[in-house]
Amino acid sequence: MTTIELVQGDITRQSVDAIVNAANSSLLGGGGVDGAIHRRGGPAILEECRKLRASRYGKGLPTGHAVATTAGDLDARWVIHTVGPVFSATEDRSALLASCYRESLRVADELGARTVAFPAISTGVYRYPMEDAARIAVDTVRAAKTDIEEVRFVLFDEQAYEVFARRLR
Ligand code: AR6
Repeated sequence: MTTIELVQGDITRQSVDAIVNAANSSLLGGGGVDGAIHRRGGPAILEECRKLRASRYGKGLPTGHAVATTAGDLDARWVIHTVGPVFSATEDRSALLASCYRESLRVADELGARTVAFPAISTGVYRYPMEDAARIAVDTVRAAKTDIEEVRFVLFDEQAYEVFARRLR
């Protein structure tokens, strides 16, 4: 049984086995959660990301996939980088967003993580509507076959927290 927790706050302040990063395909950093994770986690994370680009992901990490690195100075063992879809009003990309959650949990299981923190992937720069994103996030985690004991959704602001809370109820 996986317990789902909701927290309003900064994901870089969480103490968990794995922190999920809403990255982009380059794996080389950006704004939003990605910027915050690299800033607080320090250069060891980017160093490993560069190695992944040079080895397994020469063309970048595809949307909906996930890969782990060290968590550097964060209070976690790993950062799991996943690439959410950019929202489209004309194309349904929900399967790609669901894949981010499923793949991140699969990677977390492989690592032996027991607790995982997720941000609301794709809901910032990638403009996914919070209602849709919350439904996909909660439903995908609930349906996942995983040994993870606790999944913590960390929502940056009160409005996002409320949307996730409604979906969980
Ligand atoms: N802790 C928790 N949530 C946060 C934090 C934080 N420290 N900072 C922002 N959020 P975004 P995306 C929320 O834009 O939409 C980057 O440049 C934020 O309010 O970080 O998947 C990447 O490099 C929003 O609800 O990720 C990519 O290029 C959510 O996290 C691109 O942005 C996601 O916002 C990815 O866009």
